[in-house]
Amino acid sequence: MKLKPSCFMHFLCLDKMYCLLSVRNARALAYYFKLLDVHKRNALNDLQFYQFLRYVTDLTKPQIMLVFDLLDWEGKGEIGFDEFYMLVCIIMSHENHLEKQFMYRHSHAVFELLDIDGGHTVGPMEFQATRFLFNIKKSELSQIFKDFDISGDEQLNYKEFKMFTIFCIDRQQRKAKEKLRRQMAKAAAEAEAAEAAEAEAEDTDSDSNVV
Ligand SMILES: [Ca+2]
Ligand SMILES: [Ca+2]
Repeated sequence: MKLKPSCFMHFLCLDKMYCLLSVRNARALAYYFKLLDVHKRNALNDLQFYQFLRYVTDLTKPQIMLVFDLLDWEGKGEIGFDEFYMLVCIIMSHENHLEKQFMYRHSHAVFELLDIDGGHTVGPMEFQATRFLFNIKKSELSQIFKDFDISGDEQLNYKEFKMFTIFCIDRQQRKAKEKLRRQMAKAAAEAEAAEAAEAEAEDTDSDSNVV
């Protein structure tokens, strides 16, 4: 899932810790939602929703219609601002590579979203159908069930799903720390090399002065 360039959402700023918008940004989004809501119903129907997502993302029609059904869990045939806000935060998290952070911070809402059949568990097919929302790779799916399906029913209940999100955050933090460590080591090596070059240049200068 990718945001198209120059769309309105590029001007919004997502809180990196909680993966939510600031009050000011949320108000701007509410105004944008009002502009889309041409029938003044405080909601978007499937056609308006489809046009919106097609305009701002590269999602396919089946993916957009799936997202509509996931958000419209009451089957009202329309999406209110609360669901719209959640979707925008998911898209923004995806755009900022914070999708795992979003899953962790809002694990219950995400769990309910992914539980397509409402059976209070998320199965491999449900993960497979919705993985584009949170950038879960196809190759990761079987490992997820191997590692986190403690009860062995080939489904993740909420506790198992929560453990999965904690693991994702742990892995992300380990990677970030490793990246920082590499950057610091590189910077230190560069500084050392620059110092050595400077010292060498000074030596050469003093040698030429002696001559
Ligand atoms: Ca389910
Ligand atoms: Ca299980």
